[in-house]
Amino acid sequence: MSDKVKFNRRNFLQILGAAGIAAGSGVLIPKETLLARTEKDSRRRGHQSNEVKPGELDDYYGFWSGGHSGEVRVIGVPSMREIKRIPVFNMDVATGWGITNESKKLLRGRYTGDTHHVHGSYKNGTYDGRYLFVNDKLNNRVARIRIDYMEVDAIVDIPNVQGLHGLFPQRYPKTEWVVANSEFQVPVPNDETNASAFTKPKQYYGLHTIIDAERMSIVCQVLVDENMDLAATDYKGKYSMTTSYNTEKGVTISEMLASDYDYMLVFHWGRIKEALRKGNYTRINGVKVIDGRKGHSDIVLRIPVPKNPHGINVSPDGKYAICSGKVSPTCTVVDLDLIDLAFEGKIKPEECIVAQPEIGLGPLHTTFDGRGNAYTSVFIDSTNVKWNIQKAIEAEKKGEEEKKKKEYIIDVLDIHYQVGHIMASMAETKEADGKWLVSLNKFSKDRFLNAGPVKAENDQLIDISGKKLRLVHDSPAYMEPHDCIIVRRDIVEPNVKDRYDMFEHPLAVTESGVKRNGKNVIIRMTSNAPVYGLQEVRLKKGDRVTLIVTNHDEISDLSHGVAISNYNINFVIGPFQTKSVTFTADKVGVFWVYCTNFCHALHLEMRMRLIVEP
Ligand code: K7E
Ligand code: CUA
Ligand code: CA
Repeated sequence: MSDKVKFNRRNFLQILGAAGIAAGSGVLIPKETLLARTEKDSRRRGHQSNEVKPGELDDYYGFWSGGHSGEVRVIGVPSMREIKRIPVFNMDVATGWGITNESKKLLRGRYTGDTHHVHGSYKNGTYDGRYLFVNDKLNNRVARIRIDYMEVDAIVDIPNVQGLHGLFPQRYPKTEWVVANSEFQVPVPNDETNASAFTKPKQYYGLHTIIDAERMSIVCQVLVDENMDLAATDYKGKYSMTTSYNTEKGVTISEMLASDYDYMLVFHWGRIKEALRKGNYTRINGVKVIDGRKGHSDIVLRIPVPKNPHGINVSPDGKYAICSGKVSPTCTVVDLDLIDLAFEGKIKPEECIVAQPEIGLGPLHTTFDGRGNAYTSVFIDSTNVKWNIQKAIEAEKKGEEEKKKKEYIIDVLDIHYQVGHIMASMAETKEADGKWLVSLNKFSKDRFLNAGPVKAENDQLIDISGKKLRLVHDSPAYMEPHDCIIVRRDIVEPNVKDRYDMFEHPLAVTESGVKRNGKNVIIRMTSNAPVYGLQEVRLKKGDRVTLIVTNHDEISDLSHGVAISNYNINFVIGPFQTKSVTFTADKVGVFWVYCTNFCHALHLEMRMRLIVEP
């Protein structure tokens, strides 16, 4: 049974009823007709369709993080079809990422990562379609993906931190900075010069790192006592924000849960710039570190929020930051227009809080529809909760009695099961359009064919165009995405290229040939379906070989593989792309170099001999 029929049970019954007469007279109604009618029916009732017919394209590009797979995935929304995997911190044989010299230079020997938060570059509060940024919580790096090639072009190491988690780009006027948080507090510096701090958790710190988005270098780090979990920026280019769940500086779970309150931290960018100008920083491992600890500077504002908050998200109108409670069943709504007053000491930090609606057990993340409603993922309850921000603020003003009525809650949808992040279409921009919502559920249990004890995640697609949330599709995801963004197609598509700019690569090969300099051999080779530019290359055992290959096929989608038998070398080059690999010819014999990517009727004949003589 298709999803559409399944989730429109009312429609289905209506159709069955209508079909009853026909069925009684012995006429079978084909399933297709039923589906078409369901479809028409749902449209008549004002539902948008999530069907993307063969040959049709999705309305949105979804960019998913891949968690411990270390990658980023491109998923079409609303079809939920996986279109591409972009290797980031992981080795990937399908492209040769981690195998070619170009990618090795970026990865520098570390072939695993843990990607959580992928976000696009911005201009005036919406995506500009140029870059994606993604964190590596494992090895503490930030990678940039250029959207035209959907490929990583820069990776920056973040020193002095561990558990690099929340990441968010500047939204206004454009992305010049990207901020990234350290979730784990550590001694700073964390090396032999500071060994006396190793056993003294009170001397562990968190750092809010600011990265130059164009140069992919570190601008500075702000040192705080707290840990920092998720990150957000405002829509005015004035602040970045984070949640902290370990203000206790605990090193055990019970210590981290000791206090009833933790913080939302706000970083004042104007004051950070001033500190940099005045030289109010120290250098630690080559990075400018500004002291943002309580009592040491006025750069950081600390707003108390209930026990161990998790997500922080800013509403598309730029007015509110919403911290999702995790251990507390509430969301905390902070009015961003009051932040300046709090920084100036005219009001107390807690006076920036304008509502604290009760949402459910285990609120983790919040997203928006651009119509004043928030949608919060609730982990323990396994729900997506739609609530109205203004109604929550009004109820707060009116007092406890009014709050108890919970009239701000508009709808509660059961999901399957245990949701982490939640994201609506364009929700992290001022152009939030309130059409689709994805619930990234950590458990799928009974929702798919049982493929063993370790199961897929379940990314559920939900129609939020109406008043009620309507579940329309279950989509298994290879573990484990954490977060995603859903970007309108017209923002991305015009920037995506069909072929590489050949001479962007300084080693692009225009003519095939072999050059020897003692033991160093450079093989330059073109590839043109179905032949390589060379038929045979002779090497001596122990030669240090660099193979550079350029794909000269300009036809869209025509990629070649380059694999060397028994040499563990395997990569793919797209139209007009150049890649290189360096290896030692340590095995003697005849080795076929062959194309691994089906490119031509004579693809199997596309090979050449490496003869390694003793
Ligand atoms: Cu909630 Cu890393 Cu954004 Cu996982 S984080 S869910
Ligand atoms: Cu070239 Cu297959
Ligand atoms: Ca805590």
